[in-house]
Amino acid sequence: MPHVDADPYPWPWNGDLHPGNTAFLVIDMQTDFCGPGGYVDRMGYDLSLTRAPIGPIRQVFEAARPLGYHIMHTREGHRPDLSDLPENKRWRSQRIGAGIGDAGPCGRILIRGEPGWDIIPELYPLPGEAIIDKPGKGSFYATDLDLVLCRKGVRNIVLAGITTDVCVHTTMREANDRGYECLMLSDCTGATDHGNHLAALKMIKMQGGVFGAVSDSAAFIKAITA
Ligand code: C5J
Repeated sequence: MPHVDADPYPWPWNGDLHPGNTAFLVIDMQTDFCGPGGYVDRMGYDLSLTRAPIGPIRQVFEAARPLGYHIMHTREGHRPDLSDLPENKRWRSQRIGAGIGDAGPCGRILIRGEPGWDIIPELYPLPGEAIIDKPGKGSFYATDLDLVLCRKGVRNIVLAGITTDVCVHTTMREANDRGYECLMLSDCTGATDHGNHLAALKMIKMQGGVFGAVSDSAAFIKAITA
């Protein structure tokens, strides 16, 4: 049984790691979060931070896909009529100059079906890979992710995507509370602030691994290809 060299413990906890019970979950690698003219760009953040995970995620795809690991993707976004958009979420986004639902260079910001909302071409899902559309930060809230994972027999979730401190962290916490064994790959995630990225990684490792463990793409690939 392979273990991933991870911090604060070799992952997964029980050594039960194989393609059938493990999903690589890539969160919100959408133009709105890592492309020019998208939501994060409009807020004025450094896009190089949210684009940094693209290369490492591709390398994990190349290793994990031929082995049959479950590959899954999420997209944050809202209905065109904004009926699933909390008023305070919209108000806050407008305050910072990137109003959700407002027109931008990539179409209406974070609206389902708009060019900016879709996953970037570099990481576009292959046919058959599940895509979970979510209205919130967590990938379990108001989605069928738990049902899909259960049907596939997944017990281990390897997390990637953006942002480390918001959607990836919220999803890891939700998954951990549901009993999934979670691993975050540090170089496959990124935040709009590098300090927050580092803090988010540190939080996982407290209390003996309060939300799971942290590793990187090279260690994960080494374990699954051993
Ligand atoms: C945010 C995300 N940060 N994908 N979304 O609003 O983390």
